[in-house]
Amino acid sequence: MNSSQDTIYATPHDQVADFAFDDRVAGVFSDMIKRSVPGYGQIISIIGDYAKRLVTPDSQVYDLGCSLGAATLSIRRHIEDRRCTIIAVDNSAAMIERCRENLAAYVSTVPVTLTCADIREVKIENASLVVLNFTLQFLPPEERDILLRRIYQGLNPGGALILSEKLRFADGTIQQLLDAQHLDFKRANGYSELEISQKRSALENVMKTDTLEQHYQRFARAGFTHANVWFQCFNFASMVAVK
Ligand code: GEK
Repeated sequence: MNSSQDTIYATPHDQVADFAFDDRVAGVFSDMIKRSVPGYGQIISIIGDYAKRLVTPDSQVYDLGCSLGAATLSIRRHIEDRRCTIIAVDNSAAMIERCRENLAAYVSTVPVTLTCADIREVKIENASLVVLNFTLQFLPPEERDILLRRIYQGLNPGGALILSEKLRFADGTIQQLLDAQHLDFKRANGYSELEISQKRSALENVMKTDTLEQHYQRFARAGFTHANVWFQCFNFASMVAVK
């Protein structure tokens, strides 16, 4: 996926506005997420492997908060034989526009319904796989339970939710250590101290992270009896929950 280099926070902003998935962000998103989220490429690739294992014939797959379609593309490559539809949803028109171009760049027989909508409004049914790859953290915390319950209800038995999130830790020492490791990861990927601190301010009001314990409790409240982390690097993790 082609993308320009992310320099959005490279120069001082008079006032750092709340982060938004606008046209500017969409244009550099691929570069931004790879340089900011440790393990992102691996998670995307392994989501395809999960799809191969879990997606059942004639069912639906949901990529909620699909951005530029990285997870959808990874899934699509693995389910050519299943007569499935992928429903990819994002409420950023700029993301959807670019996602459409990315999907069109590859040949596939798997239909993708690309929808510009709020994931809280999307009907989930006959699902064998639902992916929330770093999206739930952008919903108001009090609305996360409702979405997870709806996902659980829309999944077929044996179906799974893959949930990737930035984590928060109740233990202050661990929080500090893993946060420091993450900042080093960003520095090693060429982000300056100014970029790191301005991005952090921009995200402060829009991204509220949960602890692993909160995620496990939410899975249980939604009805999932099987859930575990399958990937973690510093304060970023991906979990799988099976119905
Ligand atoms: C990937 N999954 O590359 N409804 C719909 N979309 C939303 C909502 C909402 N309520 N809130 C946020 N989004 C992708 C990466 S990025 C993660 C996901 C990140 C969308 C938002 O527009 C953005 O495209 C995406 O969720 C989050 O695998 O930027 O850290």
